[in-house]
Amino acid sequence: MGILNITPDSFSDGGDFFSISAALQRAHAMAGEGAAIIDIGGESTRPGAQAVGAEEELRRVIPVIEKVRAELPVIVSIDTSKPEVMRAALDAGAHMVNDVRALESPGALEVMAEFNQRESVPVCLMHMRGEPRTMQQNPVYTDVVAEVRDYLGERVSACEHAGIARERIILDPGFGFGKTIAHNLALLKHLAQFSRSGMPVLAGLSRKSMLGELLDAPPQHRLYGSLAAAVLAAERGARILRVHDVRATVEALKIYSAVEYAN
Ligand code: YH5
Repeated sequence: MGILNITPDSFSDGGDFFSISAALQRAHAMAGEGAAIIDIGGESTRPGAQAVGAEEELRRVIPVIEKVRAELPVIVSIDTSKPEVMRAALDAGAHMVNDVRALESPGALEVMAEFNQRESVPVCLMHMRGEPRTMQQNPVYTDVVAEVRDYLGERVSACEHAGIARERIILDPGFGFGKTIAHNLALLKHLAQFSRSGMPVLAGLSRKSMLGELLDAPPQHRLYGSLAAAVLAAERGARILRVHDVRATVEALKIYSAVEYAN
């Protein structure tokens, strides 16, 4: 899964606006490098990021979703927590939803339940402790693996209760979302516990600050660490890796799977 952030700071047109064609170019590049899924998001959920309104988010993502869907043979994922953005994105042709708030926003469960009838749209439920603006301020857990697992289990139950079949659900422990480096390492080490649920697991480790801390490196110098983390996650059963560096990750995974499936 290649990351496509549609925010003015990622695809500036030189001013305060973003350029749709620059975003599309990036999507074409990632597809060419072997991305099976492109995750399109119009709201930054990085630590400290400010929220944006639904109108602005729609203005950013809808034109890009339409074009990617028309031009590329990839699965289009909409990265949002807002029910109105989910619905508009799915109507515009998105194939799946990636929600860092695990459908906790009022109305989100209902929108995803609606898309049961029309077609079975997959949804990724991610764990987050707190809110992006403040989540890295001293997160505390007694047993991070058990607590994240229990939370996701509760969200799966809420989905099933709302009419969203378990077969549609992808689980994600949410690396870096309200977690210290020790929490992130424990979650990666024990990632197989999430795979054992039978639901596919998505892992987002690419360039994240846990790697930065271990390597003492800024985001642009975290590629080799990201590749190691991607292979470790795959080995523990992750089925989808959300990454910035598609070609490098695909190559690392080719080696991993050649060994995994060798006799
Ligand atoms: C995720 O894990 N992450 S946005 C800080 C960085 C680098 C990257 C430089 N959306 C996930 O990618 N959705 C994000 O420091 C996500 N799982 C799912 N499902 C954060 C991000 C990043 C943040």
